[in-house]
Amino acid sequence: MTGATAARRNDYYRRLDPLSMAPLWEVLGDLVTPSPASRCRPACWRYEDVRTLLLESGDLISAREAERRVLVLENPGLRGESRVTTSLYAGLQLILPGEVAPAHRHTQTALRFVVEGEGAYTAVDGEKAVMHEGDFIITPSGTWHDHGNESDGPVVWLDGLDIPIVTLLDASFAERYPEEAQATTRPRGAAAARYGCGLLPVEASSGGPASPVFSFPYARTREALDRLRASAAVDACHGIRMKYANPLDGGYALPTIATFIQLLPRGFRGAAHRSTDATVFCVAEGEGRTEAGEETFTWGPRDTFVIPSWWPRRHEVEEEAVLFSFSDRVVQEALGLWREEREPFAGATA
Ligand code: GTQ
Repeated sequence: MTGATAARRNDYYRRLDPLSMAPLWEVLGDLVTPSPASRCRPACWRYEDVRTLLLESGDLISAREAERRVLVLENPGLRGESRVTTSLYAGLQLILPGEVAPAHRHTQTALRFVVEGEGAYTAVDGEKAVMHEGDFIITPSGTWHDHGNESDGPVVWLDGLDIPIVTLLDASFAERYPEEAQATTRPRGAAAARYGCGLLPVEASSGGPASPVFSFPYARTREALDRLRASAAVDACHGIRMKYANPLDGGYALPTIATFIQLLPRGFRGAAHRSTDATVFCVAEGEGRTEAGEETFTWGPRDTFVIPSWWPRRHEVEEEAVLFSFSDRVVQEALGLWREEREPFAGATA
């Protein structure tokens, strides 16, 4: 391109600018990329580092004042944006004995994966779910929820929310409940009895977009994985990987965040694969390694790590391990966008 052409074009662009227009040809290659071009980076948060700082926050601010006392896990490629991946938020929340994180509701969907301690609870629409390590609890969009700790030790869980998705869609609404804690209107276990025991009310409606079972205790999940170890096929990439499901339709438990539990059997050497859903993993049990591109994370219990969209990844363990994970796969599947590829890869890798 000659200098004269460049000057003519720049002059033309300057005249487009006040009319809020811009030439596509200058940006097309960055908008429509041959494969995902994410700013999201692989990252790993070791629990022993996080725990010390998280407990220190307990001396700095109360759960009441903070509303939610959380250390946000910021993806290193997305600092300052409160995002663990491009589409999802994650944080580690601390609640101390006797504290209450006040009731509120919002259009954002949330999940909790209990990392340390037990005896805290999340109340969802009038029913309390008591927490034990490894329990998975959901607070679907629009449900009132508060957290409390009736135990004598700190309780920590991983929060996953679809905040960036709701922000993208400009659909955020939130409000505080008039009181600190919502009234209990249903006994513990009511939702599980009604929807989570292989039975359903005969007149069960199709329900909302989220699972009416809002607590998935680890004891049951672990028992299922134990039985599956002896009977299920072991996937070359994923070991034995199951999704948390909505009992009304067999779909994912939440409409915007797909959630999984996977058992990597003793000696597992996973094959490489990549998928378009950047995935957040939290180690429920065991130790292992995950390669993400050139990076290798060596992880142990309670660590959290994230693998970006389309980065090849591979898991390896010596002894058995269990990983919880979540991603936006449910959204991508609904939109016909989700892809997975196993080695050998067709195109260039990230
Ligand atoms: O527990 O309701 O990590 O509203 C971020 C926003 C947790 C919660 C977070 C929230 C919550």
